Amino acid sequence: MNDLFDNLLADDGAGDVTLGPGAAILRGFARPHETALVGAFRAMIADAPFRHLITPGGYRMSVAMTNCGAVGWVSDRSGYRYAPIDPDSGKPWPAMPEAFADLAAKAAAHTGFAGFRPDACLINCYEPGAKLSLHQDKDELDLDAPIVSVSLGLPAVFQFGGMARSDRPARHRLTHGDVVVWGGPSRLAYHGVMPLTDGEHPLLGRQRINLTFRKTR
Ligand code: MD3
Ligand code: FE
Repeated sequence: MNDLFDNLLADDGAGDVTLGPGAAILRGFARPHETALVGAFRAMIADAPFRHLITPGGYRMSVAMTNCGAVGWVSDRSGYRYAPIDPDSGKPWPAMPEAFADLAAKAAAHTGFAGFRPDACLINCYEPGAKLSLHQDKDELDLDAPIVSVSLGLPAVFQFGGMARSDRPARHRLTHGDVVVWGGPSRLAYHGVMPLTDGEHPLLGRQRINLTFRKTR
């Protein structure tokens, strides 16, 4: 019966949306900062370009990734981990731009997490067709800290499930400037991103960029 509604979104894209205790979509929260964010992003990826990581199972991820901050998330045939050195450059990851860290702290405080100081920012780049399968983020040592995500560029449909992979996920459209804070019990919820629909964004072209701020240690 619910199959009839599979393509419907769980919200209409206006106003803040509460997803659960400690978890909310802040519609357009990053919009006033878009120029500073995109400028800092462009400078940062010049030092640590996007790359397609290989999963421990040997698959090339369709999403391209890079990082800034004290540590960055990496994956290869030997597993996943947070590492202080970019394996491609052999150098530390670029420092986290002030504009990034400030916005993440403001969004976390707005949702009830005062004093959020992320040490890692994982940056995902989706081109048309790229997707992220349902997964949990549990490689971080401090699971009491939230994850803050900032969406830029083309819109995507985000899947927000439960504590079991088999729980049917709700779907939410995330557009340019949306910020999501995931704390409390939602921190360990399964989530993913549907294949990106092609389009052209005025600032970022044919891509979606997602910044996720994490406290890993
Ligand atoms: C819910 N990124 O990088 S951001 C990821 O849009 C990731 O690129 C997606 O999932 C993206 O790991 C989703 C939203 C997000 C991030 C972390 C979460 C949602 C989350 C952790 C727990 C629950
Ligand atoms: Fe995730």
